[in-house]
Amino acid sequence: MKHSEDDFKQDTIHDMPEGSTPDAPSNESRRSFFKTTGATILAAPLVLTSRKSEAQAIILPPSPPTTPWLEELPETVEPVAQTDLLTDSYLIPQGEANTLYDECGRDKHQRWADFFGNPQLQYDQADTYELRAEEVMDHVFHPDYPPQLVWNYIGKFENGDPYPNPTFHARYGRPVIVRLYNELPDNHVGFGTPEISMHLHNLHTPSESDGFPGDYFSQTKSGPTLSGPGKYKDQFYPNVYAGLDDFPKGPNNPVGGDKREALGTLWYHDHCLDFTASNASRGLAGFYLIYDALDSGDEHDPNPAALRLPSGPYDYPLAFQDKRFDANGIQIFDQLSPEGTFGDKITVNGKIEPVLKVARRKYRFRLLNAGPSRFYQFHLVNEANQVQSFIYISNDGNLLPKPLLNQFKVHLGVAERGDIVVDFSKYALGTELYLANRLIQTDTRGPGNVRAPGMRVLKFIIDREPSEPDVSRVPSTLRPIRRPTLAEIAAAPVRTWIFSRKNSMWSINDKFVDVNSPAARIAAGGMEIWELQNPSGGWSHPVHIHFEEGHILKRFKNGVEVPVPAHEKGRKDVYVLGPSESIRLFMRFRDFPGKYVMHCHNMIHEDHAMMVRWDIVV
Ligand SMILES: [Cu+2]
Repeated sequence: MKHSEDDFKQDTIHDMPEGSTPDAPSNESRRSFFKTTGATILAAPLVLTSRKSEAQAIILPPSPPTTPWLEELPETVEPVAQTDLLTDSYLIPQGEANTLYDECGRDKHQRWADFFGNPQLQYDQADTYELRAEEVMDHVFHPDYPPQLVWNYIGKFENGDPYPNPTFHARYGRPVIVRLYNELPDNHVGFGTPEISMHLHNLHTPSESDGFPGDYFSQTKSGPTLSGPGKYKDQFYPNVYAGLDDFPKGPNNPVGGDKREALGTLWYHDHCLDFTASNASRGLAGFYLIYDALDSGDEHDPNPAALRLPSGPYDYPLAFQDKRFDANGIQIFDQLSPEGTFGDKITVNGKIEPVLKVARRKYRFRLLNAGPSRFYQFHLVNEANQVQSFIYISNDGNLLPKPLLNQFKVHLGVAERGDIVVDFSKYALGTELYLANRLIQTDTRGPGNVRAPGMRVLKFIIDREPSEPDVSRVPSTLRPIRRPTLAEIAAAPVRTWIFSRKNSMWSINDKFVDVNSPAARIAAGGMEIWELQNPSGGWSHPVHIHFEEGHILKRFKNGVEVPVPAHEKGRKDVYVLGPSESIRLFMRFRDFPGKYVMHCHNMIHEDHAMMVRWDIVV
């Protein structure tokens, strides 16, 4: 492991600041370096003049070739099993941080008493889970590569077996508490840092449970926005709809909030300040799916209002990550270079070129670009590379008002999600189909052109008839949307955020990240128009705003208004800013005051300072 990283660092040694130790710069020195210098020296020697010369700054051999379609994904993605957190009277989840018994020094859970009535959680008031961030020594990305070290969140299956990066099934109206233990080794060598802050992207989660980047912790260290280290941290996910203050819980609104604000496909990942790309690349990421009465996760649901989308084994999340491997097949990542490391292998749920055997019926696939920096445009193709149609139902975890029928592509910036329904009953048994990425990309700056046939990343084999008739469906309307009114738009102040290059790093409004001070203070209940601008002709920034979704009002390219694509006309939490593009979007800021962030979700840009703190204040 170590030798390969050191080899790699030779390539980028010119990026190192004077006085640092090129072969073993500690994570702490990198962190303090960012703080003290604004990192301007770090990149100063790298004078970049054009996209081409920038791309040449780091030259790596390609990852070793792999034989495709050797490993199968499981036919079903099971939900993680709960852990009873009430068995030890000293460790019962509570509103205040339990620092006496090794919890890190987090802020107290907001509205705890509203939800639970007592300082401590009582029996059956919430679904409770335990995750342990751990080293896993023998992960196999591909049988042609050796088993190797990754970091995973370890939950458990129903039978008690460990479940790496488990998928959560949550339900609106039912709170969830996740107790996250940090058991990563504090003497870790290689990319990644053993302090963590887990973000659940993009649930309506109070600030103290949002995985704020400065809230990182380990047993010995804590970020600048926590009051102390600890062995674990409790994250409280109320699972209410956004708009709680305007749409209070009551007999006619059992969940609380505005049900038009429901989300579905979410994911959790590490969000440690300066180390999100390296820690997520190390493997700290998983799915959190949430259901409600409409999107109920039951295709047999007798409730006439239920959508009855494909469910159970036929509701299948797929996470894509770009990774690079050295000549020995060991993953590498440069967490020092502002160029990061461009992944030329694409993993699907942690596997390179896997196979998924499917039944001849409809499936809901939840596609997630889990980063760190590659963009995708996926097509479903047959053996002859002819594109196949599907239905696009949800973007960024928000069901669209109406499904988009007869679609042929899913474009995903980092952290974007696209849910599609594929009907395999159109095909004969034995048919083989592929998911292929046709977006050309050669560095971490952003994508280029679309080119067929593209790279096949996942193979489907239709290998069986369904065990029972397929009763799932895609109704002609999905979830109603609350668009801002003309009066709301006219009354909303406009705030401008400029995403640009600065000293070979990445800045927002000419500043590097500072988790200690907010760049905006927004009154709770406020509405604003945010204009996101990318003045560069060279880079793409998938911008993510935590906590609240927005509505894209307008898009511009080179100052000229261009149409908003159909899949972006629902609510969003990632806004893909291509070169010389800008976006105007409408936001509401509700329910849970505190500190949040906006950042480029190209995690390499994010870690090299393209992030800003903003607060909701009362
Ligand atoms: Cu970016």
